[in-house]
Amino acid sequence: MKHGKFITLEGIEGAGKSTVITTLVEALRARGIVVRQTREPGGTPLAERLRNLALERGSEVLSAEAETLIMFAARAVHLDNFVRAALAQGEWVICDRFTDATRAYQGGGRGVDLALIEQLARSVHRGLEPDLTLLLDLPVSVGLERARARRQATGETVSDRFESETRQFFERVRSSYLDVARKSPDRCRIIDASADTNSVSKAVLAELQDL
Ligand code: Z5A
Repeated sequence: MKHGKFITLEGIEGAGKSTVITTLVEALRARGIVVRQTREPGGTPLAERLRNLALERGSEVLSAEAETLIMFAARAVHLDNFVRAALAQGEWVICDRFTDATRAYQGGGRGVDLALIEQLARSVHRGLEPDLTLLLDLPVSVGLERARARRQATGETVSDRFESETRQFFERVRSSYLDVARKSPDRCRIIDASADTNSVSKAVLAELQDL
């Protein structure tokens, strides 16, 4: 059924996903490929509403399991109402985060049962897996500093439920991401995201050659 390619970008906060996605999209369009850029949680109006529920810091407690279910509800909507149709038309989909983020943030970061995450992934993906996942890896201190500097530059004062997490939380997330990538070497490529923007872009474009 699937004809286009499905590429996902992963990494801790401040890894540089947004920056890399711009490079990727430009390079693919220059080759005449129709590219759709999207993100998770989100990517459709309904999934963006679910994103707000997952990210906003409300007064009511949101358990790690409830957070996981919201991520997969948003993913189901996104796949059903956007991603599958685009791929079926031969378009390439570049997605900022996908299920590896649930494995890393909810599984590694929050301690949610990995078996539950894999069971939900099977139901929601229905056989669809990324053709390529680029994990932008860098030390947590570097990522958090970049994110802090960006917030300062844009005057952003309110942090979401993830931005306010501890450094230890992001260390667990990073190490889970690396575990996932090492267990799926055919799908995942680890990119050194601590390098300068040009070097990261070059490394990312080199990984595209195989596709
Ligand atoms: N989440 C989850 O828990 N479970 C799930 O299943 C899913 C998501 C799907 C929202 O994600 C949150 O949802 C996320 C995990 C959770 N929270 N966290 N953390 P998001 O992707 O929307 O938010 P984000 O990860 O916080 O995005 P970000 O901080 O914008 O990261 P980024 O896109 O990777 O970074 P960037 O904007 O490209 O770069 C950050 C800054 O660094 C910026 O000023 C750049 O100019 C600079 N930069 C970028 N590259 C470089 C290099 N190479 N050198 C120097 N400076 C650089």
